[in-house]
Amino acid sequence: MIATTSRPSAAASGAARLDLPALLARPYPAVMGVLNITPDSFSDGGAFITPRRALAQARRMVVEGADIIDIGGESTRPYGAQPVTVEEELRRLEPVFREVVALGVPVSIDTMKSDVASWALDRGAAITNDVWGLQRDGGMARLIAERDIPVVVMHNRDSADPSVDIMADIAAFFARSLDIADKAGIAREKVVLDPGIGFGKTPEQSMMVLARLGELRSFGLPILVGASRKRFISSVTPSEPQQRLGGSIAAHVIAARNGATIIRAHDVAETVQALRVAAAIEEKQ
Ligand code: HH2
Repeated sequence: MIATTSRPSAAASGAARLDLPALLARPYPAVMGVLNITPDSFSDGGAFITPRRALAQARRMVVEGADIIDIGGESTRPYGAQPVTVEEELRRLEPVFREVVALGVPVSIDTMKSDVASWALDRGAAITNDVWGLQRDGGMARLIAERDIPVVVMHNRDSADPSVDIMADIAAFFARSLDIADKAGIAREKVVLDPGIGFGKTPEQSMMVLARLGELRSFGLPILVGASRKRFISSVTPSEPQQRLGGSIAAHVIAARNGATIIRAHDVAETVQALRVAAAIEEKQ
């Protein structure tokens, strides 16, 4: 088992802090590059499981303009992901984590487990990405309050239900997460909201969320969207995950137009280019 007790100095590891207000003040969204160190992620499972490949991918995303690197050691795909133990998640992350942090770009830890988040924060992670929005692991909100770092609160459901009013469901979920955050003492300006495209949603609902994303602005918090390679794209044009770049970019450009200020994507160079060109054109209106 990997020890989680000692707390190494994050400053000594060359870790970059996340200056959220500065990132969000730019005229185009920030891009969070995805680094899955998993055998079973839906779109790139196994591709970066060796430390050498994972590090090469992280370096590539930095060169391509990623503002944040989001590292995960557990697939959260709604269908067929294998739940993993804390030990297994850390065993995957351990060989590359410090080296990714040392690249000098803020690192986000994509985990629903507070023990994994704590381990990563000790090693220089700058933000926690919780796909259960502080509602799965009771220790997560406490940890984030204690470390005073930003958190992505993502909407999720155990299963999709086509009869649910998905925008109302997301709003109610966010209200619960924000209540948990408040009670734990997490500062509001540390919270980023994410409607969780593809999580507990039918393809129709995922597309509706992208179309009506602007309604979530009423929370007054930054919005992150991760539509990259997701299944709803295949419901329009049947395609394998690796063939969904066009659909991912279309979804992300619309998300940005509707208020998303952070975009989570696998294909960083193409996403950065699309978002910046879209923003440059919109400036001329
Ligand atoms: N999507 C995935 C994983 N983490 N985190 C946030 N905040 N938002 C998302 O939309 C999101 C996320 C799923 O994508 P991926 O990481 O490529 O797949 P897997 O979970 O199978 O590793």
